[in-house]
Amino acid sequence: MTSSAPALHVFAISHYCEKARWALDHFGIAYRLQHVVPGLNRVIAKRLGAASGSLPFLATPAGVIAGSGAIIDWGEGRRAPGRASLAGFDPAEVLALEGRLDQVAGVHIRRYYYSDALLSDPGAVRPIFTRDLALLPRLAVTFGWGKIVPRMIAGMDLGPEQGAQSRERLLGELDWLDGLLADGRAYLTGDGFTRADLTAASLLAPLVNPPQHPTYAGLAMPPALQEDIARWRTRPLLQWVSRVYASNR
Ligand SMILES: N[C@@H](CCC(=O)N[C@@H](CS)C(=O)NCC(=O)O)C(=O)O
Repeated sequence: MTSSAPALHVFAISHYCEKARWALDHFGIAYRLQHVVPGLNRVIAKRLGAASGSLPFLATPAGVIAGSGAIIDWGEGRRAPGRASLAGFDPAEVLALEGRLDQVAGVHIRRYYYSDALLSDPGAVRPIFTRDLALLPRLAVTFGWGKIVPRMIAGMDLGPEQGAQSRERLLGELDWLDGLLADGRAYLTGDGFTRADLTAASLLAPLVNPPQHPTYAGLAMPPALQEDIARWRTRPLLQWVSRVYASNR
């Protein structure tokens, strides 16, 4: 990695950031990781001229690439020699799957998790937001956590009812994905590993916590979610997520 390598701005907890990071690793593209203080992502994005303030975004010498899907598009054309494409045999089908995963499973797994974690025990969420920061930003997040949490609650529309709704939406998507895998295919669209598989595995990784995941070691799950996860562990989909991490991450 060189100092001119693009900087991937992330939250360690973010499954969309893991998606972008995994794609860059898969493509063999060097990058620097830049962990961001929650809230400052929007300030940095504006300063860099990013199209969106949400993480991840990738600051390159030629401009900012915002969003996990755009980062995959960017990386696809810059693959290191010998690194496989993630486009798949039917790119339109793959992109449609990725879009649904981003918009439904990704959003609702996050609201399901935070609706419990940030309301019942917000202090347990803080370490994953602070541990990769330099001293001053770490202190700022530690002492500002009481102000950050209500903003996250409002920004993601969290609450007990919202958490229950998101759990139902998530279960519907788990059923749908279990159905796709029911014929024994290796990946969601057939034999080849695509960006849809990488998206499904990274966005559902909080339910599996695979050992290959770069940031989830020690991630604390609230007790009710631990019970759900124990109940869902035998689902073909979640076993597939474990296998995909073991073989592709
Ligand atoms: N569809 C976007 C979703 C990005 C997203 O929702 N990022 C969240 C972290 S999981 C975020 O940065 N939230 C804080 C904010 O938007 O200010 C992507 O795939 O990149």
